[in-house]
Amino acid sequence: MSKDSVNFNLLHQTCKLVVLLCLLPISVTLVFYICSLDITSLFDQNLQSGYAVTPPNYGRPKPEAGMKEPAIVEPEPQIKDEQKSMEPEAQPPAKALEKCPETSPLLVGPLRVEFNTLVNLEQIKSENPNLEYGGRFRPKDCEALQKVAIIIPFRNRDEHLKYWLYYMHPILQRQQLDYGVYVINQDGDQLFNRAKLLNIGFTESLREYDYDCFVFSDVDLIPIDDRNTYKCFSQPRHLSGYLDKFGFRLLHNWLFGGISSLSKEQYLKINGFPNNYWGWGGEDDDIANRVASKGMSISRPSKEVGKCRMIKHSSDKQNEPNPQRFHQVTQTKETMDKDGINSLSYRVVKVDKFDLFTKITVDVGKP
Ligand code: UD2
Ligand code: MN
Repeated sequence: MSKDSVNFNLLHQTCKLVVLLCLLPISVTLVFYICSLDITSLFDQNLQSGYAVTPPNYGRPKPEAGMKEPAIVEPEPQIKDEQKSMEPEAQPPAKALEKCPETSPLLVGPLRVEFNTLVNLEQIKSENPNLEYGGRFRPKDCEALQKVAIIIPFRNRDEHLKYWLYYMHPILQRQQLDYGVYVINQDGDQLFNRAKLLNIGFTESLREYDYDCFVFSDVDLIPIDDRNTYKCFSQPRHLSGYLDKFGFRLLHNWLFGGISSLSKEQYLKINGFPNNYWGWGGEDDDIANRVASKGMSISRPSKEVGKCRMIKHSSDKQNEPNPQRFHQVTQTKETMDKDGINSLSYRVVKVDKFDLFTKITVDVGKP
């Protein structure tokens, strides 16, 4: 071996040692660095941002009181990590409301109803804090069995309307109905036309909500038992058969004036109500004739439950007894298919949404 080759070998060995010495601290640093990373949390974050697991409920508004959660949950837009930390803790999805029971547990039975103490709208408003604008309500804790539009024919009876609102809102809420109150106000001073106003109430309320039951009520009538439920039954219902005015006696079986309820289907089956009874009387008998001619009967609550009070009043101007009514009611079978919801024409003058009711002022025309 030459001296040169010995020198080269020595140099080679020295270089190797230097490289090894340099590598040692680098590998030690690398090991420490890897150990300091939280590998599991990295893995979790990847899963979430890719929605490999069920997305949390971030940003989803709570359903409004009494509203059902939609059955199908749309996928959430992806949320950046910085945003997530600002959001509240993920909530389990809200359960759909259960149906309300057939008989409301909130009913109290017989009520004291009198019309001597004055009531005012502010007081009624504060006593009914759960009402929604326009006189709408639905129960918070269960899904109402029926969606009921309450239609009141009206002109110039503000004092009666106050009593109606005062007594009826608490009753209707205890009955656990999903309801809205529509006061159909006849504009102008032509002859009053109750049945046509009721037809208009049917049409206009349906433009707002998918009601399936319609309760038609005079403004001056209040039930004196909250078990007399303002809903629809398998047959058209007469809710005001036992009036104080008549000593709480049912005058006859085909009485249908005052307060009545018809499901949407029952109402359409009879082509709604007549449009050409101008002035007082006859239209209630015409409606009863329609019900009978379509093979339906009139249902009623028992006498115990069905008692009502009417506010005493004199007869109104432009609602004098209709002299043609006696003849008209003999013609129902012939007229009912042409005259009714299928021939209704009117003009909406104004819609007022008040806290306790919706008032729709309409031009019904004249005889
Ligand atoms: C009976 C009937 C009613 C109707 C009427 C004849 C009962 C309990 N009631 O009530 O349903 O068949 O005879 O048409 O059987 N109205 C106004 N402003 C007016 C006139 C009437 O708002 O200027 C409304 C109001 O809702 C009133 C309803 O129409 O309650 C019926 O009129 P009414 O009270 O003068 O008739 P009444 O008590 O004889
Ligand atoms: Mn009356």
